[in-house]
Amino acid sequence: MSAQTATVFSAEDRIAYDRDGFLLKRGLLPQDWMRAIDEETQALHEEMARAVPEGAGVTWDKQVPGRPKRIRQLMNSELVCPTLMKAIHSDFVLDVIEGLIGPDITLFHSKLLMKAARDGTITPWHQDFGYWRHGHAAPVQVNCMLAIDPATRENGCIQFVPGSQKRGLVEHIKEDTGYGFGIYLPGYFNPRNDAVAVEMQPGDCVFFGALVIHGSDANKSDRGRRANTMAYTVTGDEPQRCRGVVRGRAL
Ligand SMILES: O=C(O)CCC(=O)C(=O)O
Repeated sequence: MSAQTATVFSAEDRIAYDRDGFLLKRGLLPQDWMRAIDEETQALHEEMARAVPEGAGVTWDKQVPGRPKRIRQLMNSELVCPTLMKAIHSDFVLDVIEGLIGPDITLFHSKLLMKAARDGTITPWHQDFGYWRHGHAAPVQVNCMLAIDPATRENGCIQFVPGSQKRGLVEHIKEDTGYGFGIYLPGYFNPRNDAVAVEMQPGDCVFFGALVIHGSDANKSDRGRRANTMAYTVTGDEPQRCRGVVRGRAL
């Protein structure tokens, strides 16, 4: 582990992650990077409506009559946003990932998650391994959500059920919702009093494991909520579905 890893990722961080299944690191990315990401993702709804670049994939949100078409998920977002590409490969993020899964790290995917003001939809309760278990032998992956806009309860910040990862994989329902997120827990997004909302500022990152139960509410505010998830795994875990080694040994 590098000296920088020791300062960014502490023994207390490890304890918190193992206890809760997630770890919030505030102000992890520099503000000038966040301004660049903000600019590079401002016009994506309109740009993607014209043409989606090769290699990227867009899932549109449920369209509200009379309102513009809005992106809900943009897969392989590093292809449309150079500063996200820089963030994915940065020591800021990778030093924490190394602390969590070790030195040999592969990018599984990077996904932009938009929740348009007033119209952005719910992410039902799920465990990421509910999606990823096909093809991945073990739930070793770690997801990192980077806040691009301030994320609050009102605009649909992420929520976690702390400690739920310890109960293992739960049976998921598979159903087409029309906007992605078609694998979820029974009850969809029923209120849970064991969940905690993680409000975030631009540049904050929350790291979470593949088994922790999470979801997020609809955007009921007049402010959009953009976030990006960068999911990493241990090199050698299902290489054909991954997007390249980002640290450590080559395949
Ligand atoms: O957009 C959100 O708030 C949640 C995203 C999420 O749960 C996921 O990508 O696994």
